[in-house]
Amino acid sequence: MKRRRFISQASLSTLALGVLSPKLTSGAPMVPHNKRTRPVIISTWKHGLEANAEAWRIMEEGGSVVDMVEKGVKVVEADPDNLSVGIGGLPDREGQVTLDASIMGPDGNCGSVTYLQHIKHPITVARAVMEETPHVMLTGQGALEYALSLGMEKENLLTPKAEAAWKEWLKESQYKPIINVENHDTIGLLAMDTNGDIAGSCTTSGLAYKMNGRVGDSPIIGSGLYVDNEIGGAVCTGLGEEVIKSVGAFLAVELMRNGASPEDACEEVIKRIMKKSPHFKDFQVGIIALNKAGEVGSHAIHPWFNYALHTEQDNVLIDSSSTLK
Ligand code: SD4
Repeated sequence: MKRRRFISQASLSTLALGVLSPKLTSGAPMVPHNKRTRPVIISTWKHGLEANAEAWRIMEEGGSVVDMVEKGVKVVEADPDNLSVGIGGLPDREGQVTLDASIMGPDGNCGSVTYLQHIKHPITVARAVMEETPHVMLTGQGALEYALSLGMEKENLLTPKAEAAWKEWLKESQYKPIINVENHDTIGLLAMDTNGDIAGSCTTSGLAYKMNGRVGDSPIIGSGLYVDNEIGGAVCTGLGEEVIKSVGAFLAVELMRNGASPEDACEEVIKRIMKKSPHFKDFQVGIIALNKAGEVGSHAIHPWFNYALHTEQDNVLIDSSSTLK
């Protein structure tokens, strides 16, 4: 009951956004979505600005498009103040930080890790799964052991800030499954290099205070992330359970294959998700997409979703369109 009260007392906007603190919005002018541009990098939320800047730098240094998408999001994974990705991510209800990540390259190869503990850079492990193993997904202890075998350091990912937030949550929480609406701020990034090749990455600590063992959409190829180098790519953020039910990222790419613009594809994915879930007012899903022509688009259920767009011109934060206003 207490927990329910906590949720109902929160403002709708906070629930819709899925965060504890208010989001900054850019106020930046809308960039025409149909502007064709190459190279181009697009990524979710405000932290996408830093990720884009790093990915661009990697490109200028001669890195591949897979280097761009891996190294870009690593900046966010390494930020201890970011409560939803990598070190500093909010834990599950047992107080354990468990990370999910995925990566997909222009050759159609992909890799992911789920329920990875103690490793700050799950995206690098996902990339190694893609490039160095015969598999696509590694999970839990096996993923951790693989990361250690790569020479990665075992760290305590629960920062004092995240631990304090978790302890605060424990005071009001009930230990039972309930839709978590607190903190959704996955970083998903899509890049197209000067050759027109596309790759994507996605990394998250998942929903704050999730049940132990819960895995979201972000490491599931086709749900949180999908890239088809002939068509484009898409990345989702928000309530992963709902994204998985509609296989969001793959659906967006298939809609683009059938002629939809990235913006229209994203809008259709959101509409499908809303149709399947009558309680769509209580959760947020946002999606970004990029097509082979270098056009980008996005859509969300609720307002306040934003994404960072880096072109030759600039690196700007853009407010997404949304179905609910
Ligand atoms: C998840 N989709 O684990 C992720 C959370 C998220 O922005 O996107 N947060 O469900």
